[in-house]
Amino acid sequence: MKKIFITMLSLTITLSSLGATIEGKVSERNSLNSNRIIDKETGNGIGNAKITLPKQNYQTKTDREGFFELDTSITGPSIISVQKDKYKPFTMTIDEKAASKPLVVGIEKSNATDISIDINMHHLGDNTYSELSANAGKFLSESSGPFFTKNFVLRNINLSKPVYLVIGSIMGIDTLMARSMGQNKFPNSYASPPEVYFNGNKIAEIQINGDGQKIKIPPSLIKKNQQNEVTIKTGRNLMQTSYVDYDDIEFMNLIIEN
Ligand SMILES: [Ca+2]
Repeated sequence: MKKIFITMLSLTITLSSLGATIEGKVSERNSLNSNRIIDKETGNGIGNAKITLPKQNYQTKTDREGFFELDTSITGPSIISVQKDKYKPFTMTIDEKAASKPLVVGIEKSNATDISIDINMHHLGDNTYSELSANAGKFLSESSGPFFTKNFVLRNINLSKPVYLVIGSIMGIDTLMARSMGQNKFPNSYASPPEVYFNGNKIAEIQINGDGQKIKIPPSLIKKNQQNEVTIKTGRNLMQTSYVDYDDIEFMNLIIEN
């Protein structure tokens, strides 16, 4: 297709604490499909980047100039993942509204100290959930149970600098706080928050859905050059007392930043 931009309006939304920006570009004359992956620093298009939407089971690549087509239907919150050599794995949650406009996504070069510990989509819970939940629609995958654990070695970690666990994207959390922010539509039930453990110690509770949530890991818990373990445990419906109803959630993209 022709890539001719006549007059453009652009709007920038800061989406996450990682500072990812989307620019929705709207042509006044033509509605052009100009989804693009760019380098956050230079603004140059990034060719041959892998774009994945796990829920839609959709995968594509950017062309030489970083453009790509999103030839799939987006219903409800959906995670889009971008992978490219030498760049930080990037994920972001979009919905039909965001997908109806061309997306321009800036990704950043990875630092030598970043460690990608998991890039897959994971579903925690028990596969029973309501349409009113913050996932608003079907989850892609079967639940792998109420918790997720990953072991990894932390080499060359500098413990005099802060170490963070970054969760690229997470959705489906039905806490009271998520409800008060309008992330789900339950009139009178809510769940306890998912909990994050590092080497067996609880380091965080995740109250809301969103992208790029950064959790500081206490340096005293980190085992340098040895196996370390991250566990994410989903919450449970606090209004259901006759049986355990785990909160069904999905997350993707775990990175250790130092
Ligand atoms: Ca459930």
